[in-house]
Amino acid sequence: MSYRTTPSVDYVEDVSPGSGALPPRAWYASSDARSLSLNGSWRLRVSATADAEDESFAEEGYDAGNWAEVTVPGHWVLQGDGAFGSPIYTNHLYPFPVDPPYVPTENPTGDHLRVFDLPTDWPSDGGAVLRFDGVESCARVWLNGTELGEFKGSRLAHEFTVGELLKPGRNVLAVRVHQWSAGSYLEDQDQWWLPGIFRDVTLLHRPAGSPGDFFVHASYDHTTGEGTLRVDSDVEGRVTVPALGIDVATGEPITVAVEPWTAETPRLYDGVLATEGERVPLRIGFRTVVLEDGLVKVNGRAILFRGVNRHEWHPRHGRALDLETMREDVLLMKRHNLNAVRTSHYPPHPAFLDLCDEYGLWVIDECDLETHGFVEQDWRDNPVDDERWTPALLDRAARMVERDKNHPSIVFWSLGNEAGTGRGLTAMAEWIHGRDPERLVHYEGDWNCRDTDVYSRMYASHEEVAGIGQRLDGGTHKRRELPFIQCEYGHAMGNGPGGLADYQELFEKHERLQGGFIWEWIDHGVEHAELGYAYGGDFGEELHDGNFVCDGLVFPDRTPSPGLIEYKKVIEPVLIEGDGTNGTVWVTNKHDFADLSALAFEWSCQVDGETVESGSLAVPALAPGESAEVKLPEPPVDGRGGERQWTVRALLADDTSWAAKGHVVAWGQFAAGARPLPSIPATDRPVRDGDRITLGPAGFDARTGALLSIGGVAVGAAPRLDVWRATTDNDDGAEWQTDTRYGMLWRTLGLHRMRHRLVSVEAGDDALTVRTRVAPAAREVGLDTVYRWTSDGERLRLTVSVTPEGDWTVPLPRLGVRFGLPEADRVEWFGGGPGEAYPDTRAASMVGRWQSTVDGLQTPYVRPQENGARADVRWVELGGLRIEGDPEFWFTARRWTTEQLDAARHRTDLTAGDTVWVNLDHGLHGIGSQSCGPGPLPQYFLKAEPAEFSFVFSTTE
Ligand code: IPT
Repeated sequence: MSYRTTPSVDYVEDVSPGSGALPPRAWYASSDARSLSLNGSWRLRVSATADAEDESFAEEGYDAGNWAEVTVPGHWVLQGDGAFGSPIYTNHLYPFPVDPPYVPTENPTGDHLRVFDLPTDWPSDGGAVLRFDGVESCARVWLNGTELGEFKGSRLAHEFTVGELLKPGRNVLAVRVHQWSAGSYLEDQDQWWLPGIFRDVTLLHRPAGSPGDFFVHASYDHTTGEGTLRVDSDVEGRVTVPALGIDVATGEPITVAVEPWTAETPRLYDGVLATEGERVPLRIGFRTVVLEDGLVKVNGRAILFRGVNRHEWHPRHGRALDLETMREDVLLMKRHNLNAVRTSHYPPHPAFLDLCDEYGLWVIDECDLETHGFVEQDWRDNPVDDERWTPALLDRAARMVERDKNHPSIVFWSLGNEAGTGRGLTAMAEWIHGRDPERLVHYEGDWNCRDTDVYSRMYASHEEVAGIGQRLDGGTHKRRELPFIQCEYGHAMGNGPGGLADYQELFEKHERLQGGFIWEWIDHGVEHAELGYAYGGDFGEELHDGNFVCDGLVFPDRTPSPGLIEYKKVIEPVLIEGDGTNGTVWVTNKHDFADLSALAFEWSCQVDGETVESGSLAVPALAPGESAEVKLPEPPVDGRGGERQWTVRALLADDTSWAAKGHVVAWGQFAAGARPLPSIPATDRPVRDGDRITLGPAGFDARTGALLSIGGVAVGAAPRLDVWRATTDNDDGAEWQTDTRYGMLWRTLGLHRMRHRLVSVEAGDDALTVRTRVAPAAREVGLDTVYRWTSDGERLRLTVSVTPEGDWTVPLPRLGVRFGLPEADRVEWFGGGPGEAYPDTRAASMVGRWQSTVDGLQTPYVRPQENGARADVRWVELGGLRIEGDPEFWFTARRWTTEQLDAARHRTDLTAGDTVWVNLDHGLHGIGSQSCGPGPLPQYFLKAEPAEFSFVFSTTE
């Protein structure tokens, strides 16, 4: 005989979306219906299994005596200092056996209790609903001891009717949340697994005669300049839009002249839907999205997505974001020229979409669906191709579309991410197309585009994208008719992504290519006392994907990383080119809709990087796509014979909602003459005195030829050839990459442990020459390296000649010299800045005079790696030395060695030593995007080939 002593938890492993919840509907904040937020402190009890505790906690009068407290919205594993379990990070592997729809018996379960008083003036008429905006992954709900139902679909809203159950005074809401459920199989997104009630819980009064649901249809006819509004509502009422003089019945269309909504000109009209019982505020944006001539067009024009993939992330609160954090994301995006967001990989908190409407961002709203882990078994048993799961998929599609359908910013519905292909996806697409024919459908996983209105790919190489742009890619007939986007590209993990400018060039060149979305917005680092930011494995997970979760354009605290600065420059909506020698500037408006009237232009002229004059530049209010030639003023008269250049900036002419007047939107720089190179006649002669050699201001070790000092500046470690860098995530490449992963090959070859063999030290008539061979242990290849020192008595010139020997089959990470200074802090340079740059991430590097400290030069990648190089440096001053380059060089300085940087796993592993290590590089290898996508393009390879470069040293005293 068998019997159960435990509560029934069958619903947890049931493929159905749940039971008891109301059908989905539009999400809004009412003007006059009451609501009560149930956010705040809740009581919590975490059990190890779904059925460890019975359901008595939901009964009225239950005493939660020793239960813990938890903040809702929140994730219990991010509260209580580990007392309630820890986060788990996996990319696509399920952290439990693939045994659908079953989940492990160990299934952390959080029983939540919230006692609340119904406000004394809470209306007694009508009904009420209880809304959950997000619970991961499965919840069962009781109010005052009565069960309301259970649901899955973590990032979707679920509502229950509760009017009958509410009581005056004290009410008890009980929610049992299971970390794992059948729903987890549909939620295999690349992110932390974080159980909990992580979005708002709200009690909403539903007055009698209030709408259940409504759908705002607001289209724009670009041929007439008119918009047509029709608001469908299940409860009749009137729709008013005062600014447009609109006052019509629901269901009735009205056409009037309007200003359209676009991401660049997000014109919203405030309106009201008034039914007998409620006034619902409307924010209406008129725009029409169509697929026409093989292009996505809005209001008659093809658009170009300059987008990013956004996960919801906060370093302390996980996916529980407050409004200010959401706004910060939107403001940062707008300030960095982004115009689009893909809500990877689930519908965001609805307030985020309000912000997209308000500030202007195109949105691909993505369904909460990913079954990526099934790829491990060749997609066998994939829920999206198994009819038993189709109701759950359709439920998810409906909950997204119904909740979000009134946002003008949404142009695409996305079925989900990385879920293979199958009948369930087709069913979702059919349902969505039927329910909302006024938007398009996106899904990346089906390259035949059976169900989609756009051909979408991720991480396609430049070469492949170029082919697609030229329609050389073939594919199904359907696909050949469709426009192309990269829903993910430019993997922003660690240093990088490289190659963005090259992609943008393609997007702008070929009509079919309608842009892309960088992967991704933010590093999902978890704030951690000892580690700085934690990533996969830091919580002892047995299965994890390390720092693959830190691949954003902003750091966990939302400080922009250099990748965002680069992207901002690459996607500038205004192109400023020029010829500095004849004073001509060409300005092109690359917006899709806006003219240039919101911008003011400024010119400035620099001599040796210092601005000597500036003024405003009159540029016509060009329409999108137009260009104009503008003349710069006469070059300023200046006696100095330095290097001259012009800089032209496009700035906001007035304050906007997202940035202040003067905010720089775009810029261009053009040389007005060649740089005078440092010329040092070799007039001095090396003089030997015992174990020392003196040459001009410098002293050398006579035996080794090592530089010891220049003037009063002691050199802690003499300059010598350096080819190693602490490999970046993009150097290392993803484990599944079949292309060449140089990070690994460099290590195999031993470039991180080069040996230096001294061949000779020759003190000649006009030079000290030190010959060496630099090579990795265990290998035959080497770099024949000659250091030639000369001086004019005051300054010291080092010329390094490098000749590779043997068969070099890999590029070099870097090529230059490294030396150590005992003391250095302030740094000033003339060259590219203010931030870091590498050969394929240098678009945003602006030539000028820059200052920093050594610490300020560091880019604090969550997993430490090569960073902080400054490009095109003419000269740099630090630690009492001035170093000029012939030619320009890459400059890096840090308080730890490359080896220490290479060994560090977290920021906190890096501690300053007593030497500042300086790298002066003639060349650096490109960065690329191989942590998930393609490596650097061949033109950014640092080939092992003969090279010669010089530096001129002097003291600054
Ligand atoms: C792609 C995923 O869609 C995304 O969620 C993320 O994991 C990204 O990669 C890498 O960070 S899938 C990959 C197999 C191309």
